Amino acid sequence: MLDMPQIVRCYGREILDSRGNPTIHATVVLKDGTQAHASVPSGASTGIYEAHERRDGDKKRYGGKGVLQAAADIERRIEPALAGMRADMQKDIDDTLCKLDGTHDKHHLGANVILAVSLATAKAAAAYHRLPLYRYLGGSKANRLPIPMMNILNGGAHASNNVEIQEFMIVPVGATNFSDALRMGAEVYHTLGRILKSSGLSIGVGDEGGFAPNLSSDEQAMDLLCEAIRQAGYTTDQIKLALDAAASEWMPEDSDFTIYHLPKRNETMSPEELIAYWGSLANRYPLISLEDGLDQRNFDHWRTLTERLATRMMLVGDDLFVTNTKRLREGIEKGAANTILIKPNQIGTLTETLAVIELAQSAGYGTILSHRSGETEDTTIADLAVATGSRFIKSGAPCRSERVAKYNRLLAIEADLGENALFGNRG
Ligand code: 2PG
Ligand code: MG
Repeated sequence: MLDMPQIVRCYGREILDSRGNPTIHATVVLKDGTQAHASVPSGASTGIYEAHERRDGDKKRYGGKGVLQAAADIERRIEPALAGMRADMQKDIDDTLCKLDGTHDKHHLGANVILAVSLATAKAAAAYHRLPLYRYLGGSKANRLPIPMMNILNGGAHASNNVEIQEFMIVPVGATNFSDALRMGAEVYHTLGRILKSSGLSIGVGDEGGFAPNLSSDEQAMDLLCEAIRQAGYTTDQIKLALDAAASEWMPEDSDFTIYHLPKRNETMSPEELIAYWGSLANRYPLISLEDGLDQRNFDHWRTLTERLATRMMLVGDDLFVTNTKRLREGIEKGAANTILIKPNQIGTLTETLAVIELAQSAGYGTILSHRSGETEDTTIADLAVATGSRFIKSGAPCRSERVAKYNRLLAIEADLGENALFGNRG
């Protein structure tokens, strides 16, 4: 039976992510000898509705963060369930994995374990069919490269500076193709480094490769980005700004969820004040996207924010939607946000990831493929962005190989597509 991509082996290993924490690496082997690998990332500002990330909890290893037991379950429990199945029946594979786990948030096997196998299976099937992953998943329509949203100044939980907003991104909307967009972003990144250095500010970087200086205010970060765009020879029509506030991090767990507490500056704000603050930033800066501008629990406040700002920018739900169709459906019904951030490890299978993207796109919501702050060299999200025609991808600064790997993969896809390549909102 060499003419079908039958799974014969699955196994896992513990590897390290970009923060030096253990994570899962999975291998899937097919009967004809084809094999493929996938590794999964890990967040720092994780949403409360995310699927479960399983760790061993043995305090003597990696402070409890080891994944040896979790990885061993791939051979011990998952291989017997998948052996003999076709790797190109992704839905059946993912349904089997979900059933084997048997819980709503995948806390039995772990979403990190399940996702690693789910992605490795898709890659094995693509290799078997001699197709690049984006083409295998996206079919003949998968010809569009996403616009990179590059996080070049890090704050919040991703840096030990005094900046409250987690991510300050540049978005080269005026580029004509992906490689130009990447070059423009990298030029602005280096210009920002020079500006910081000459101002006596730190050029050390945060978890996603962006600079992480102490600043007098979060607005100063936006001023610095605009200045870097100009000094690099561009206008703020060509390169826009985007923020990820990660505001769920500002909502204390022991509170009644009505007052935001910005921990680094020790300030408090009501939801109304926070919404007004975002409005005032939108008036003063070339802002095209605001992610998690409010806490993950309150769809009503999100609706207010959406009514105020949705005509002017993308309002992106990350912790709010957690790549989950149920959460997104609720958001659509309640008029919350207009864009969803897509992180496969928030939900745990490829099939569920593709389903939420389909739901979003059919409801007129934008989709942004995203890395996590703890990453690996795995580049699946780049292929997923192209496969699904997502207009944007965020993979951090053009710095640190685990970030750049995704951008480099997109360069390879762009070269592969040649004249057929479309870009962003063009064409
Ligand atoms: C986010 C992500 C990625 P983390 O909040 O969007 O930038 O961070 O992986 O820490 O959740
Ligand atoms: Mg986020």
